[in-house]
Order: sequence, then structure tokens, then C-alpha cells
Amino acid sequence: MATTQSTEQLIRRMLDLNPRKQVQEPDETLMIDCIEACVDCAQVCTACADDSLAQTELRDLTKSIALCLDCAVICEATRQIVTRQTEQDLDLLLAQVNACAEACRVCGAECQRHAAHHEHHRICADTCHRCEAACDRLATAVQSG
Ligand code: CU1
Ligand code: CU1
Ligand code: CU1
Ligand code: CU1
Repeated sequence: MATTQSTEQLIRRMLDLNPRKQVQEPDETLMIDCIEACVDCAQVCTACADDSLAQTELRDLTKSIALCLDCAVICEATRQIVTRQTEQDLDLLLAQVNACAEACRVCGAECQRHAAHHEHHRICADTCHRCEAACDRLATAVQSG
């Protein structure tokens, strides 16, 4: 019988199966948090941009749409790069995670400006802030070796 696994369990299980997994606890939990936060953020930013396109005051939302599309692709790339353990380059990982934190910071700030009048922007701003924090925590851990 198939048991339903949470995304976190699935990410952890797949990392464990790689015989060349480089990361160990406590950094492993930070990596899994980052991957999960990036999955959520890519999803929410894509939907936020799409929801903005459906609004009538489109011109006011142009910047948030552009930043959400940027944030979505950066989060998508980040979750892949953090996931790959075989020959993982920590300098590249660090650069990518820092870029992701920056994308989430600017996107989160812009979406926060619209949070009071659009629920999708409020959710997006919260999701971006959580991803920024997860990326920052991982960057700090990787940096301190
Ligand atoms: Cu994002
Ligand atoms: Cu975002
Ligand atoms: Cu957004
Ligand atoms: Cu991120």
C-alpha cells in the first residue's frame, strides 16, 4: 500500500539514496528547508504573476509581475542546484543561494506593497520572505564551513 509522503520526507529520502551525498546534519536540514521554500516560492510567484495579469489595474502591477517571474525561475534553479549532491560545488551553491535570497527580497518587498488590496500578493510576500530566510540560513551555514 502506498503511503503518502510529505514533500519534506520525499526530499530527505531522495537525498539519502544518493551514495555520493555530500551534505550532513545540521546543514542537511537547512538544505531541505531551502529546497522546500524554493518549491513553494516558485509555485506561488508563478501564480501571483498570473493572478496579477487578470487584474484591471495592470500597469500598477507591472513591476510585481516582472519580479515574480524572475523570482520563480531563480527559485526553480536554486532548488535543483541545492538538490544535486554528486560533485556539488559549494562556491556555486553559495552564489546561487545568495542570488535567490536577493530575488526573494526584492520580489517580497514589491508584492508587500500590494498585500493590503490583493490576497495573492500578501501570500506571495510571505512566501518570498520565508524563502529569503531559508536561503540566508543555508548561505550562513555553508559560508562558515
Ligand atoms: Cu520566489
Ligand atoms: Cu515572489
Ligand atoms: Cu508576487
Ligand atoms: Cu529563495
